[in-house]
Amino acid sequence: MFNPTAESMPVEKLRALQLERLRACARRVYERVPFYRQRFEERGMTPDDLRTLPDLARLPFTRKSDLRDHYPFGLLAVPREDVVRIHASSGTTGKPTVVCYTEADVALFTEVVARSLYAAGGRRGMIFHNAYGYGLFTGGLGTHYGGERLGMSVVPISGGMTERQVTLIEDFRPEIIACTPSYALVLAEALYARGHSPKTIPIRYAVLGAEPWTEAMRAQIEEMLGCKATNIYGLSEIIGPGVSQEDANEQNGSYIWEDHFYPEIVDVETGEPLPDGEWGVLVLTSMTREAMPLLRYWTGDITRLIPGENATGRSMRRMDIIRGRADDMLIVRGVNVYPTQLEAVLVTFPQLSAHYQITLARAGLLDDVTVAVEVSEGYFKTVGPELLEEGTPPAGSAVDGLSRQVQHRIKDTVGVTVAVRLVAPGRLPRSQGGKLRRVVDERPA
Ligand code: ADP
Ligand code: K
Repeated sequence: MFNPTAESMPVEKLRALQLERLRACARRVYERVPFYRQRFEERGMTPDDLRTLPDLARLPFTRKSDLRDHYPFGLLAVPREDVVRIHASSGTTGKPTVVCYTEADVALFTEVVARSLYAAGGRRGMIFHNAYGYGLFTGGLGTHYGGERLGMSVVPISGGMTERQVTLIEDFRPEIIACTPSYALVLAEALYARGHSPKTIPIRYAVLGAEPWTEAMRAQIEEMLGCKATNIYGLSEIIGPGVSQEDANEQNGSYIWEDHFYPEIVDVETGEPLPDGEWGVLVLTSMTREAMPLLRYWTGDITRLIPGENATGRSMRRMDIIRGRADDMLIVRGVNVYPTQLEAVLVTFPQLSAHYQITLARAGLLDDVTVAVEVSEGYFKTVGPELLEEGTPPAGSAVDGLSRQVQHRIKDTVGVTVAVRLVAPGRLPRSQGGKLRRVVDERPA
């Protein structure tokens, strides 16, 4: 562990610390942020009414729209002059939201990322190829500072310019890399195109996050790069990447650094708190932030807290993978579907690659879902000419047969009927290091 005192603190001590920090945070925002004072007053509450941790659930959620309504600096709990850094979310959904950091916030960000990179396998002296985007996005700078804190040699390559990335991986021989899972696949393909194999690729650890991914995708990345891949999770509103992280020796859920970020799981529909083990929306309170602490921030991310003992001796709880965002959920003929569920089916076909895209269109009153997926290079060699024809493949052809198989397996495992379109390798958009848009919504507004 990077910080064993914190990470393996006895649970009773951790709960006491959380309550103390929660109350202090509530008092700060009550005094300094008019938006929060009003929230307390509307409920007839003061910070003193937070006597136990479950009391927190008496307060309403803070939502992304609250940040937009107070754009850019309306939720600051410190004078604007005390802010040393400003980031903005990548704006996957709508207009970006602004987040601010004091010096202490940057130090906190650095600490939790150092913990995360250590859990991911990073150690002092390793070369760290950091392919998260640098800039307004929190990913690049956040992991950069944490990497330096750990004492690694950080290469701030950022996203994009894949050929150059491959050259630097060949020349610097990094043992650890951070990027989105979709970009890890792009890099793997580019390394293979230069004749590399898992044995010649120096990377031993990949720290992947910023977008949903699955166990099947992990297996594929680990096999291609010959490395251990772990999940890093975070969001700019809370701090950035490093809210939670998996341990490379366990790979079974991401530890939430809950001495700083207090987690709740709530029902998507009712907002009621759910017990550990149940799936719902992750709600986070950034108890120790100075510039812009948020109470009960609705992340929109669907996950669960994993019940039971862990294998690393940490006292903090683990969260499962993000099944999707509450707003990313596809409703196909009444069935709730997350893109990752479709992905999990696609990767069971050796003839297919991991590059896919989902298109939503309106057919009459109903939504039509098409899943386009690139076939593997190997399969393309056998059916190439058929695939290059535009339009529906002829009935009885190999491509038609495979599309039907994929469609049936999706129906059997996910419970929805979607159209499946197989395309040649390289046809679908690639991640440039940032988030990849998996779902294209062509429905009229
Ligand atoms: P946004 O994408 O909302 O503009 P951010 O760049 O801060 O803002 O991204 C945060 C979001 O990215 C999270 O709320 C979550 O949906 C997604 N995300 C981050 N890390 C992961 C991860 N490891 N797995 C799945 N989703 C993730
Ligand atoms: K390797």
